[in-house]
Amino acid sequence: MIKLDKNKILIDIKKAVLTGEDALAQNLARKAIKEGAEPIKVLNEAQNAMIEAGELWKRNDYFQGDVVLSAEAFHVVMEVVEPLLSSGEIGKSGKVIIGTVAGDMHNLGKIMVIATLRGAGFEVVDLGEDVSIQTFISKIKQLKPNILGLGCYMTTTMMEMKEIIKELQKEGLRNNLKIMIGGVPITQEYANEIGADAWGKDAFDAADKAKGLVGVK
Ligand code: B12
Repeated sequence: MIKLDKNKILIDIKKAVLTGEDALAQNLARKAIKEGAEPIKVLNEAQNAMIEAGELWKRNDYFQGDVVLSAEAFHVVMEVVEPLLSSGEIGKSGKVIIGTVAGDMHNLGKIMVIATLRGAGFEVVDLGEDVSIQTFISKIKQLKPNILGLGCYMTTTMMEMKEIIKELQKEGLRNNLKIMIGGVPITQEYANEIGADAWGKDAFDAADKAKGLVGVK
């Protein structure tokens, strides 16, 4: 009987994340943990919801607004479960450092990308917005990520990405690091031009490309 209730609450968590009901998703996650559900199971349901949101997006059944809501609900469930997970349970796909480049304060797209990356099993460290080249460099030295994600949302801040890659080369940090870029004005052509390893068209494409970069299926 108890097992059945736990299963129901997990199904409800998945549904709440998928439909973007963030307060409900977070309350259910708290309740599930309180009633003895394993944090990893709660995470798995939230991840399944993000995978399903991706399928709906690819079929044009979900629009950008729907995905933003799912990403926000995923984020608040993560707030509950992340501190309870053992280190082996997060980041099984690898570690990503992500940030919006200097001079740029946009972050909605980045929030969505973080949710899909976490949904795909990556540990993600968010450096925030308006991140200087020096901060990217020192965090890469300190945290040794597999992937650096750079977000840029204005044509006026695009050149920052090129400068970051140049600086990483100078510092000898480029060889062991994959670089993935995205944002409103970014294209595959620009990624090729500045020597990035991948461009993410949208949040789901970003998660697929990230898995490809580290060889995870
Ligand atoms: C919302 C918005 C704002 C909000 C930002 C809120 C926030 N918290 O982010 C506010 C109002 C604060 C804002 C401010 C400004 N904005 Co504005 N903003 C927008 C707007 C309307 C939508 C951007 C957005 O959030 N899109 C939704 C997200 C989900 O989509 P996305 O960003 O493309 O992200 C997707 C993909 O690109 C990809 N992706 C995103 N990030 C990453 C990262 C990686 C690593 C990867 C792989 C993939 C990836 O996945 C995402 C999800 O699918 C755009 C116009 C537009 N149509 O894009 C203008 C726009 C970006 N803004 C613009 C401007 C000019 C400004 C301001 C300078 C305005 C002003 N005069 O004050 C300021 C900038 C301040 C600063 N220094 O940054 C211009 C930029 C023009 C240019 N030069 O390129 C735009 C294009 C509007 C326009 N047509 O003029 N803005």
